[in-house]
Amino acid sequence: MGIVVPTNEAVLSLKGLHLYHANRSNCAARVRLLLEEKRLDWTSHHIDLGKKENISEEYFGINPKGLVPSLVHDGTVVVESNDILVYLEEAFPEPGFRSVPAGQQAEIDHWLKKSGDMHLPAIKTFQYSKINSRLVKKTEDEETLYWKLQKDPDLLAFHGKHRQGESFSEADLAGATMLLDETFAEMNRALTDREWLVDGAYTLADISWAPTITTLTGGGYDFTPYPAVQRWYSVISERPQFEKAVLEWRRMATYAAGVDRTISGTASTIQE
Ligand SMILES: N[C@@H](CCC(=O)N[C@@H](CS)C(=O)NCC(=O)O)C(=O)O
Repeated sequence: MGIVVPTNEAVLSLKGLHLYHANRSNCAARVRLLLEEKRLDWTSHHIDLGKKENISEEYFGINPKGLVPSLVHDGTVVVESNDILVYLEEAFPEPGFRSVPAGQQAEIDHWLKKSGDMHLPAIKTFQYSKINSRLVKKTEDEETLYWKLQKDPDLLAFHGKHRQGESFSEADLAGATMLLDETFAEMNRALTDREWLVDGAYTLADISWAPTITTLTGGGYDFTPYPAVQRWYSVISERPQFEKAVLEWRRMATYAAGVDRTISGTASTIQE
């Protein structure tokens, strides 16, 4: 989607970088990670997905699908997390995270596309099957407002599956797990004899995918069959930028103050 024209005109006058994001959203975390890697100053607009703060006319006027993250840069609105990464890379080229030879640029694009394509059918379906659908039951008023505001057929179908506290089926979970298994098998092969997803440099590909490993681990996805992915992730998760952009936000006080309950050893706050 990239740049969109907001119907919420209040954001047109915002100066600098403003990020609408959620602390445990992997899509938001990849954008925070790039902002941190580029040492950019930004203003936080935290959207609590557990409280359905994204379901409002005001927020749908910024992001037409009511999703986080959304970036506003001097009044320009950019949505879709991987498009935001590319936008930031072009707007603030130094330090650069596409620093590979021309022939390898397509590999970065491959991993960014895969990250976008996998989100709804694999990552989000896995997380909702395992954790989220239990936690995000909408009230009747929230349901009514959501079905009024949301126009995207895929999201209507997705959120229709956990209406009234219902959950995803075993077949949904199996399908999502199969897609994840295929993806991480490919990623494990790519990382077996090299440090980064695209040979020679830490790029947008790594920045896009690493926070997703954190999220899926929280949902109970088993990474033990993918040792090269585990090794790569442990290197990235040691970066101070990752600590600040991903892990610190996941430990936010609102959750630490009692909401971060544990079900079978798994954090039970909403995690996408
Ligand atoms: N393709 C979108 C996906 C964004 C997305 O699904 N965000 C989740 C959090 S990771 C969200 O806003 N969920 C709330 C909802 O589905 O209503 C992107 O990459 O920005």
